[in-house]
Amino acid sequence: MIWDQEFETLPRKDLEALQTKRLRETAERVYGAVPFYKKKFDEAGMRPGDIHSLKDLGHLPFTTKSDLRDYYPFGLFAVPMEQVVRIHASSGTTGKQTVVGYTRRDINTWAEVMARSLAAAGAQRTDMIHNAYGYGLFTGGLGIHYGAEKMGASVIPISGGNSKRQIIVMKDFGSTVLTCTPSYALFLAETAEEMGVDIRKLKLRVGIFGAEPWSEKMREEIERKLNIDAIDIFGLSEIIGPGVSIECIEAKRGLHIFEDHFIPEIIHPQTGKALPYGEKGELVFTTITKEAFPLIRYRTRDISVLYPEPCKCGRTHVRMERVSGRSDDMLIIRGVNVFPSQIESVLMNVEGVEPHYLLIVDRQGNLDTLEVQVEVNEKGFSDEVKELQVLGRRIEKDIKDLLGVTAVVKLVEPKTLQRSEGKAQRVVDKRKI
Ligand code: DLL
Repeated sequence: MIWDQEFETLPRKDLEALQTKRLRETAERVYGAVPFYKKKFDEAGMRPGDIHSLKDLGHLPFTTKSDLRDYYPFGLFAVPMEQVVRIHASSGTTGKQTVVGYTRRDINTWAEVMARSLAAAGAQRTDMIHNAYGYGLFTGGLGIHYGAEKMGASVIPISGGNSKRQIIVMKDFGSTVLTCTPSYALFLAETAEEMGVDIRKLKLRVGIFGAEPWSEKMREEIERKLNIDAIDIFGLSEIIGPGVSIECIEAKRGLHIFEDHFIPEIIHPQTGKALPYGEKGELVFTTITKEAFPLIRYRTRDISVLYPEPCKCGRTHVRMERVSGRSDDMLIIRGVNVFPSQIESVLMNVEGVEPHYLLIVDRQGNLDTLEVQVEVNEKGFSDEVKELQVLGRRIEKDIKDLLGVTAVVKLVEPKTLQRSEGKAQRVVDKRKI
């Protein structure tokens, strides 16, 4: 179902005119209200009035995560605090938290894009939405929550954790839509199995998973284990939270970006040069309707591709390929760029192992080492030691063939790697310590 028929299917020409108008308005607002942007615009020799078409976006300055840290906590807010009704924050892997604010209208915009997202995933007002994203400073819980209420569905604000209770609630309340990180979905499947509950037979129909990278293979695994459609949702606190983009259930191919609110670009991560549709690079977003915390050309560090081909669902909004990793969680191992998601896709093609893994990067002398700890499943574990060795060598070979990097694979017993209720921690980089 399309939540907002008019805006989600706007002809491209009308959409671009709307984006240009909103971009100019946002530029005017930040130029007048945020000293950081006035300085940046002046340095770039640009005035908001110079914006006549979307092409002018390329002349505007970037905003980076370190700018956000420099102005911590509220220095980039564009409205006085009395207009701010909500604060969220996301913890980075390094340094200070990123703090974001919302006016009442921003909360409404967010609920709107989230209602669109839920509808795109096939949810309806009759659904029972089991929201296991964390509630709190993290945007996942409350973001989904407001969207679900806006839609008129029934939302269960269960948040993350207490997994056994999650299964009982799912069963007793008849949850039909599950929202959580993809890694937690798999953990819930395991928990159900341990409890002797056949999760496949519950009323769950759709899962809306995001907040961390996951692969096509992992989708298949989740769909099989939970007997649901698994949909990828993307977002980041800086831009609004979840609801920046989502796959439609019709195509499950690429995530539609709600372009009447967020203008996407792809740039070369090193040179900053804008890249054409179809080329892989770093995602950059400009918010064009936000009041409290508007951002111009925010560099996300997320790696993706944009493609404009029309979609069978009827939405005209451009699609982004699922995020394959971040330019800053990219590991460089002996000079080879490696994304954890690439290792994941190797593992998912191997029978007998689970999609639970941990990458341990270290240095011996001057040489980087990569250890991949992978859980085998019960069946794999019952095999002879010799067979396990063969399995380990095979994964090492696949990693070498596909990524060109040498890894030592260590198979570990089922359910020994730590599970996460939120974003999974996949990498321990000892080189930095
Ligand atoms: O993770 C918002 C969110 C909540 C999205 C719930 C989806 C569902 P942050 O904590 O600010 O916000 O983290 C944002 O997480 O820049 C990506 O690197 C990563 N990320 C989010 N969604 C996806 C996804 C929320 N579907 C950062 N696939 C982003 C891959 C994702 N990575």
